[in-house]
Amino acid sequence: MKAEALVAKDLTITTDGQAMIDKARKDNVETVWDRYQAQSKHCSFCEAGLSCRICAMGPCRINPKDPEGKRGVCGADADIMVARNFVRMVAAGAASHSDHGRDLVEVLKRVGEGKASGYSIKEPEKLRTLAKEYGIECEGKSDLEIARNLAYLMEEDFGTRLDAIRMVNRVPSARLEIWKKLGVVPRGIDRETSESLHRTHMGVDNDWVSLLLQAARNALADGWGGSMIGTDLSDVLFGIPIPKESAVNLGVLKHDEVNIILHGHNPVVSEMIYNASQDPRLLALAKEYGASGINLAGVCCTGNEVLMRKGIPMAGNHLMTELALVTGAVEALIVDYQCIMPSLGKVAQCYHTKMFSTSSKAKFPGAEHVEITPENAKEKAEYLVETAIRNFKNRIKERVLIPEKPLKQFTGFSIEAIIKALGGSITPLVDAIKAGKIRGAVGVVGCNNPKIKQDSGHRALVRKLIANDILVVDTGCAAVATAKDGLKVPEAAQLAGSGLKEICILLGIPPVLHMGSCVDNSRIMVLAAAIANHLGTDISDLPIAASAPEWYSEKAVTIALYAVASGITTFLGPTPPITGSKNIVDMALGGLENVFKAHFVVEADPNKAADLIINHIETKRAKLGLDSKAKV
Ligand code: BF8
Repeated sequence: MKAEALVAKDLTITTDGQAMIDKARKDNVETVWDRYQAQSKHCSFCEAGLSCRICAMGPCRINPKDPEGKRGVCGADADIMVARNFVRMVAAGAASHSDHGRDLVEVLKRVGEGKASGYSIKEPEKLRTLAKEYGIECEGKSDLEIARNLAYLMEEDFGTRLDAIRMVNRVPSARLEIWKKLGVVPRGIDRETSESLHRTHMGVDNDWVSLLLQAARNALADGWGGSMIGTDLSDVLFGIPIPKESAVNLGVLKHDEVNIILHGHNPVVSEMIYNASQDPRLLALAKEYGASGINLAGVCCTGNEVLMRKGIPMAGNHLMTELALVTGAVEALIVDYQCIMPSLGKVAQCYHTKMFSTSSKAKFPGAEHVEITPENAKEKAEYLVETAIRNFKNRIKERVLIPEKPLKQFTGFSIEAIIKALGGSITPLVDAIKAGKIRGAVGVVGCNNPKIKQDSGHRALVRKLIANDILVVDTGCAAVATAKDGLKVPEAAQLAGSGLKEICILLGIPPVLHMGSCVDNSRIMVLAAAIANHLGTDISDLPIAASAPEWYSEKAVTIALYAVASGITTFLGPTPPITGSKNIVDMALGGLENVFKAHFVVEADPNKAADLIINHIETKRAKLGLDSKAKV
């Protein structure tokens, strides 16, 4: 099939996306869907996890149907090969989130040392609460001294000096006991990733069960370590999100303003760009260049970070990143790291857009590299905004198409904000669940994937869940999808079942609560732990689930695994590359229940997945002695 055969409405359910795919065709710009089509059909060995390029005796493939081909050159069978590949996916995902978390520790340390002039402690109370969790005596100490000491201790969390990372103290005791018995309590954030890579080198760990347990420990080091530190320190440095109104879709770009798109994951850069965009000198310069203002818009998780804290509008999720540039209305694309397609520099060059990379870890073809560090962030952010302003004159009006009007959305539901909305404690939420008005809750997370019509999985799944009185909390690109679907406004309560609708109207909240970026899945973990502790039970007993209906990234695999290892059954849309090992498939879909009291479910059809989730939640309700509609 040729690229021309692709029809926009078959690729995405979003009308802004469809308009931009058509424009990309007209402008002769290649997109992710063109490349996906060119790459199809994918290698069935790789899809099953049965190809290995770990060492130079290979690469090897195992053909399960061929009696001669059932082992790699080293002797690895299908179980070992699939397990090794899976562990490496989890290690990469954990490394990504956790290295992001480490960057925040470094900023905190520099702030404490007085070497990061553009940054400050925005939430001294949260800093002190965290410091106390870490055993730091705060009495009589300045914020900066506490920040320094906390950063030093958090650096230890990344290393090899501890028996357990400190934030496992947040885990309900019943869950921690399970981890202790299995030997999967994470010891050090980097240590687990490093050990995963060691174990999967040829000739080290060749027991698939042992390998998978290490994958779980590595994932937990992310969920209750690197990601959790990332979230908490982002709150300390940039503010705890509170509910606020914003907007979503490509309509947030403006004809008469300098449009700057922020892409990536770490708020360390985007917060500084935000500050620069408020600078009176730069606002005056924008006027001089004929623009009526400076318009920041986010995509992906950097977008979620500045949306949650500053209300910066969201232009789109993962598959919209190229299409945002195709509008022809973007003066600058400023990126940090993760989920940034290497194609973006080329797309930018098809228009007047300037692309800037800012992290020493993430450079891109077609991008100018302007390295941002804690020491120079203010000055470099101002340079980037100024360059964007000076580029406004190069916008070619005839090539601009901003489709759609933006939709309203409400965001900013940190745990602190949720508790405040509930009147100061989680008791009303627990009571609503007990009374059956809210049947349970689901964390819908993860990405877009060109294998799935964009956002179709999120829409179908989430609409069905809320219609069945299940509260949805979401993060990452899933959160952008539901905002584009109009589910993040209080009026969307009308789409909810009668019980959830009643609660939403009472509290004035939407039935789908935005909890942030992908590292902020740690907020969901902490909330689940708080509810379990409130009920004196384990997370696995709660009527909750997780789902990633359109996942693509290694980070999503890590999230899914730490959710399951934390006791939350997780429903995946795309199938992970494990089908080459029957033992591992059986373990993932069932056996894990005996290990972690939670397991994976793979269901590509979001309607069927919603039915399975509803039944899972009702079954958990029955086990808790609550009224239940479970189908046995
Ligand atoms: O970390 S949801 S596509 S942007 S991986 Fe990436 Fe997936 Fe989006 Fe955020 Ni998460």
